[in-house]
Amino acid sequence: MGLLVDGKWHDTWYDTKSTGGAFKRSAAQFRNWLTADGSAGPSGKGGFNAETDRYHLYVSLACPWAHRTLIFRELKGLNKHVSVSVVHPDMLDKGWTFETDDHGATGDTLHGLGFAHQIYTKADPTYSGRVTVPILWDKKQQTIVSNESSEIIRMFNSAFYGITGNADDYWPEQMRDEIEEVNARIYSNVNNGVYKSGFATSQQAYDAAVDPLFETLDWLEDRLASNRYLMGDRLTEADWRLFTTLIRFDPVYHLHFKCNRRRLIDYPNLWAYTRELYQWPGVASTVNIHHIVRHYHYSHESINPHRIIPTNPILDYMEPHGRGQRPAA
Ligand SMILES: N[C@@H](CCC(=O)N[C@@H](CS)C(=O)NCC(=O)O)C(=O)O
Repeated sequence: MGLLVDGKWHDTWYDTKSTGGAFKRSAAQFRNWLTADGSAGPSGKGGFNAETDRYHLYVSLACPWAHRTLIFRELKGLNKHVSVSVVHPDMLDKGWTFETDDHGATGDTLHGLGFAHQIYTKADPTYSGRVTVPILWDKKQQTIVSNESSEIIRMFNSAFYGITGNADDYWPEQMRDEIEEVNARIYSNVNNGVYKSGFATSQQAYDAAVDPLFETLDWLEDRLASNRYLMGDRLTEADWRLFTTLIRFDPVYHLHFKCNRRRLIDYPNLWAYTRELYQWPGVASTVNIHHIVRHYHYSHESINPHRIIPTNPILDYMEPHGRGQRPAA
């Protein structure tokens, strides 16, 4: 694990010394928006209009943030329009690589490069910062459109309507304020909360992460007792953002990130809800438990120095979820 400084790769782990042992995630730097007509989005430059076979997504199947973008690519019928490369699950001293000696790792099918950091320096030879996935690449302008998953899913939600005719809307205008509120709590305490727990290097930082994590899971369990989805009857981006953390919870976060007050399967509503989303058409094909388990345990040497891959809980994601008839999105 490392980062680029002025376009040069440095092999350094997250710095938690300056923050009392707490993990602080840095903000993504490429913030352009792909839009239907190429107009600029809420941030960044314009000129990225929706076109078939123009954009390429670099993902890790292990990564919950990249996983969101893969789900939206499926749900929005973009498989034929946006191509994908999958990195190797082991993220070691050179960061994400395009090695192919693991089932599902495709290599860099677009440029044939060896490392994800080379995609960043191809876009900006003097880039300084972390080299994260997902990366949305523009084949036409030869640059990175965005490396922020929460924004890529909104682009996929709406930009390609003219090409695909897929009008499913996971960010409905009238629900946006409430979605943002729920997203914010889930992001801080659950999506990023598991990382804050797992990457903490002081007891205090760990305690400060793990308590809000389980308080929020309790709150979600209650909410899902009387609501089919987070926003009621309608499935929205808030559900997909939560799902990619929940599906990793028992296989990885519970043990590896010390999120072990309860397991996901101890929450009847959350567990059934996770199974429902897993069983949603197209979604199971985006879940690769092998990459998930392998990546975290093998890559995070400071947490698991002997790189032993633990045996996994046996979970049946296809068990009937019992959460009623599925309404249209
Ligand atoms: N803000 C980013 C975060 C992405 C992210 O942190 N991805 C992780 C993988 S799960 C990564 O690539 N980490 C490498 C690093 O931090 O050096 C997003 O949501 O797109």
